[in-house]
Amino acid sequence: MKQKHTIPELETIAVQIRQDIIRMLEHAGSGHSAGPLGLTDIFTALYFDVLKYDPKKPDWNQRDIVLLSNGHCVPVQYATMAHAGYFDKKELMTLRKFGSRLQGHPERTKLPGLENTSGPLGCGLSQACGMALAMRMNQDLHRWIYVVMGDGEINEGNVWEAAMLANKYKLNNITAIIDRNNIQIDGQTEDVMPLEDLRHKWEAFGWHVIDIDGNNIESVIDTLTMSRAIVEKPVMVIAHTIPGKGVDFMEYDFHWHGAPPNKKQAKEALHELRTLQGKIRGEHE
Ligand SMILES: Cc1ncc(C[n+]2csc(CCOP(=O)(O)OP(=O)(O)O)c2C)c(N)n1
Ligand SMILES: [Mg+2]
Repeated sequence: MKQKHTIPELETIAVQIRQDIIRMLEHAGSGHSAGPLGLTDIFTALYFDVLKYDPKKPDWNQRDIVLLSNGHCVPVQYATMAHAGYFDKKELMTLRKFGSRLQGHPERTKLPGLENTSGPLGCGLSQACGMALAMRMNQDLHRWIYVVMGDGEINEGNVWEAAMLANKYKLNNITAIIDRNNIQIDGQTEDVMPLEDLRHKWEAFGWHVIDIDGNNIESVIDTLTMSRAIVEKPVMVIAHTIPGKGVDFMEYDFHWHGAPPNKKQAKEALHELRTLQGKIRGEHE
């Protein structure tokens, strides 16, 4: 039985994961900062509360599944998995190195615990549909699939093919999460390719849609857990997040989509995150 954490404990884990993301990216000298930092609260909620898994038995046949469709955000998944006990935190510093298990985009066959390979955007929801159909055929009804997608990512047409298929087959063991951070590679989503009215688009495709603050761990846990009780439709969680969350000079700025911090910037970011960690501790002692 997994130990349940309090919200301040989870917030502390999230801020530690954010520090690891900064260290990894600075060490690698390349990679994506904004998305991973914005998604940290969602990954903390998933791996430290919502999901059923055993880090020592990554292929346990009763585990829940996490699919990262926006593969460029994988530093947050690596850092969270290391904190959850899948592998030693020291390995995080091998991000993007030749021969490393931690490639710049997730490679399922390299690292036990990864459930999909991604990088080319738009594939995760189709991967989720295939797995959901297989689970139904196998009468594997107590497992769940969480698939994380980017908002810019859903410009890809095949996302909407999968959306229709999930509706057709009423794939009610999928909870999809869109990282609604309003940025993509070269600008604001509403400038590059307007997505609104996002809620009504997904509703029109037959999904049950829930809007949440994706940087509020408690609301993420409640929503992702509760989504398992919605059986008549697949669930789409539109998670409103702040890109670059926790690092003041990165927040809301699309230029951090695909850039790592340099040494000086990493130092400044780590200082800010450590101060935040101290503040969380101070408030709850
Ligand atoms: C099929 C495909 N086209 C283009 C890219 C290049 N690309 C990588 S990330 C990205 C932007 C995605 O936006 P979003 O999902 O919102 O990510 P965020 O900037 O929020 O991290 C693009 C166009 C890609 N990886 N795959
Ligand atoms: Mg985005």
